[in-house]
Amino acid sequence: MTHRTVVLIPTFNESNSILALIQELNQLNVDIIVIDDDSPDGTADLIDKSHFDRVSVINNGSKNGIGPAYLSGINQVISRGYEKIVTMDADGSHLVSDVEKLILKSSHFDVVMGTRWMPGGEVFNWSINRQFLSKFGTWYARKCLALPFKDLTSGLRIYDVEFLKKVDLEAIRSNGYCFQIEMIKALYSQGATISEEPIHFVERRTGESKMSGSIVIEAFLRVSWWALKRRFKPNADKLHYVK
Ligand SMILES: Nc1nc2c(ncn2[C@@H]2O[C@H](COP(=O)(O)OP(=O)(O)OP(=O)(O)O)[C@@H](O)[C@H]2O)c(=O)[nH]1
Ligand SMILES: [Mg+2]
Repeated sequence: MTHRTVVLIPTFNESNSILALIQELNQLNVDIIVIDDDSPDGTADLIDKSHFDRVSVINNGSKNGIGPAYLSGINQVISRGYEKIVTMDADGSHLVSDVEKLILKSSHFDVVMGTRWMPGGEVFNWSINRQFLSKFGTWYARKCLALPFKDLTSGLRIYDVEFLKKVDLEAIRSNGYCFQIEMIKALYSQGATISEEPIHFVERRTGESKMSGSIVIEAFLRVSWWALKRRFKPNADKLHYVK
């Protein structure tokens, strides 16, 4: 496994799950960067006090959603010589065994997406409502944006750093989970090779969900707006995200 992989984990109030996740990830040969939005439950302090070898915390200030959190992480690591960036949730929903599996695939692709909604993929303990929302969100974005993928909102992904350097990440403005859709929209428009691999998603057992109505509305409005723009300017994305 490559020495040049960094795992980015956004956190907001994940003190119940973050240390166990870090300990498990430490079995892999990866660096870990937690991007914390000044969690009131002291997530960042907890990590700092544990003095892990290859783990650091970025304090991203106030809670602005996963989009700005991930972008601040990506911007900080993009020039540090890493080959691959892994992104994943802190709440135990993404399994380290799946991270390992995706890393093995990642040398052949610019992006590897962890996908729940394909043969071999599974979700555990997720309410029917959340499953519906996730499937509907992907279906709507796939139709509106002509993105040929099965799970556009999954947060478990591996990005190739050299490819990310070719993309204008400043142009990515989504705050909530729409960020996951916009990343694929941006990278696909620039010709990224993208693979989907089945993953097992386990609903959080502890801590609080950050999912909210405003996150869903943001995604719906942005995707609908992008769909409208595509009708009039089919090549807009190519120009919008190019560096
Ligand atoms: N830094 C930062 N992290 C966030 C923010 N919102 C969510 N996260 C993190 O992003 C990851 C995914 O968020 P979750 O709340 O688990 O979202 P979800 O998986 O759709 O919701 P559940 O199924 O209820 O867990 C978790 O690690 C969160 O702590 C934020 O505003 N800032
Ligand atoms: Mg979660």
